[in-house]
Amino acid sequence: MPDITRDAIADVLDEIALLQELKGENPFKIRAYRNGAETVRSFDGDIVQRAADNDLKGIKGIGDALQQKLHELASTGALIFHQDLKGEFPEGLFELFELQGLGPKKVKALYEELKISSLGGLERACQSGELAKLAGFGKKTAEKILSAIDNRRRFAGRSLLSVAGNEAEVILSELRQHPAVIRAAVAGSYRRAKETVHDVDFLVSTKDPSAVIKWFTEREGLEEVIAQGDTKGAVRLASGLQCDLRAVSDAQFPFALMYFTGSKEHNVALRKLALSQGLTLNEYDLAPTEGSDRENPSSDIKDEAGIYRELGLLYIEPELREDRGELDTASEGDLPTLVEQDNLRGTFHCHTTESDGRSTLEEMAAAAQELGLDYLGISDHSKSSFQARGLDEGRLLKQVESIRAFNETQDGFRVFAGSEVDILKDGSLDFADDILAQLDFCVVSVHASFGMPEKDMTKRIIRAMENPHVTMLGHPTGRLLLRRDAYALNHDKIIDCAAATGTVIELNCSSKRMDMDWRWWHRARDKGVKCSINTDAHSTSQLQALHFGVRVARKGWLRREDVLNCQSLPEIEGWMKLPKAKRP
Ligand code: DGT
Ligand code: CA
Ligand code: ZN
Repeated sequence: MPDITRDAIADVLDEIALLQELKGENPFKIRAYRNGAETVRSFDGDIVQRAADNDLKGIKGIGDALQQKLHELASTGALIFHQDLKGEFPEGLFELFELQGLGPKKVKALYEELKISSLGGLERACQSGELAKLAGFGKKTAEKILSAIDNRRRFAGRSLLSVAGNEAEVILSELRQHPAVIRAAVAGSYRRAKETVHDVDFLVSTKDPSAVIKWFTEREGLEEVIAQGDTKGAVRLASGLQCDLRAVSDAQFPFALMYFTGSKEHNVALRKLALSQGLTLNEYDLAPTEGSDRENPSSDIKDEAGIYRELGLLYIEPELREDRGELDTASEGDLPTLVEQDNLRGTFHCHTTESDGRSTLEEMAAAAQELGLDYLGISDHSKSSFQARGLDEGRLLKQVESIRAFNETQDGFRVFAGSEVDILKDGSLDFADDILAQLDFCVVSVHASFGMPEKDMTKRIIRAMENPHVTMLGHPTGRLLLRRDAYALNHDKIIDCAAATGTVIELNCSSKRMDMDWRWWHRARDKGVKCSINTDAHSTSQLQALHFGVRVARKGWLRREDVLNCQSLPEIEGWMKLPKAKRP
């Protein structure tokens, strides 16, 4: 069976719908593809396998014609119908589809009226004023498009942590199985859990570097080999992700791992410290400086911890290596014990099919239990988020009832009934207090009016946090990594308000958010603010995001005791019963 994922298959169907829309095809046909894509994404079972086996009969939302196409896709990895259709359009047109805020209708108009089929052409039409004259566009739209083009250029060549991670882990495990490999690791920004990474840096120790490099540059499905030497290789995967591999001797491995893990700033600070002790540190060893009478300690150093020890430091976890105070803290012998995934007992802020989620309450609960969690907080959207089928008061209270009924069937597991309540423009909430009082918890989030000045936005959010029914602030800055910047916000004031009111701040670990940013958590923690690591999952599989959420929480210096959802079920139940101002 070719290697094609469920999402890739659904994306093909969506793209067919889009192209047919451009061609002005029958809307019913178009809708069939869109529905098909949705069905593929949400199907409960191995739809890829079933498509490969041509076993799709009777699945609602997938008619005969679509069955054939899915079979071809899953069994050959491609669809001739789709490729022919794509061939009817210029290549550059597909870049337009990926621009934020440019739907199929607009692309169609641009293509037909202005013959625009590339980003460059679009940019020129915006700048010349030609685009603004087009019906349905205007000056504001032109400005928005220009900034979307700018964003795209700025973010090109970076990948989300989890996207890079899923590919990196596969290659890492293959490297570990390679007969010539002694030790293998991923270094670089991935190991430090940066929210986005430029490339993935692999490192191996081996006695036969050229064999490992050869294997690496000849793996199946590579887009291109960028560089190939005796001890170094660089490739681009089909996804576009660049991966580097360096091969060193086993004695050099700890030094190379430290060096290539970085950050550069951490390395520089560490080298300076070494120099002050009469030692030079580089990617191969730790040696006495010229003229120093110290012995060379390198041969006794077997791992990174040995290097730090030799320099009089505690072991510094990779996530902390950003030259943000970790060296001083390590020399004082005072580094935090960072939170680990096993410490998590539950999570909050998930969606279900009641609003815009793709899995039901029961499915989400089962998936949470499978991850070993004891509780799950459901918070579907509130009524103002109508595009996400937000719940009004009536539907919300009914959902609360069904959650209570569901809990009756559980033993040792509990679903908390909540809501992700929109923070309206003036900082008031989408639900009145008497409704909020009937919930177990409440997340508040900004989903509209992003363009406010910093002062107003900060005031707006603070007003929401001051509400005694509000448990936590959701995705505090609204950023979408590699797509949309954060809205203007005064983090210091938000953190101070969280501390003063006992409002928890979420670390929304949806791979595209990672919000609040790791750079602020140390400060929040020191002010006594609690963090809740939440997935914002819209389907059962998205609960997996907790893994990278924990990595990013560690990057923010967070310990088990700083993370709300490390509390046990009885502890969290007790915590919720306390008035907000009294919660520890
Ligand atoms: P990225 O790839 O942009 O997401 O970030 P990194 O940190 O993975 O950077 P990368 O791949 O260029 O280099 C990997 C590590 O190698 C980096 O974290 C530190 C080390 N390194 C690279 N260039 C230098 C350098 O010029 N000086 C020092 N001290 N270290 C370097
Ligand atoms: Ca890198
Ligand atoms: Zn949200």
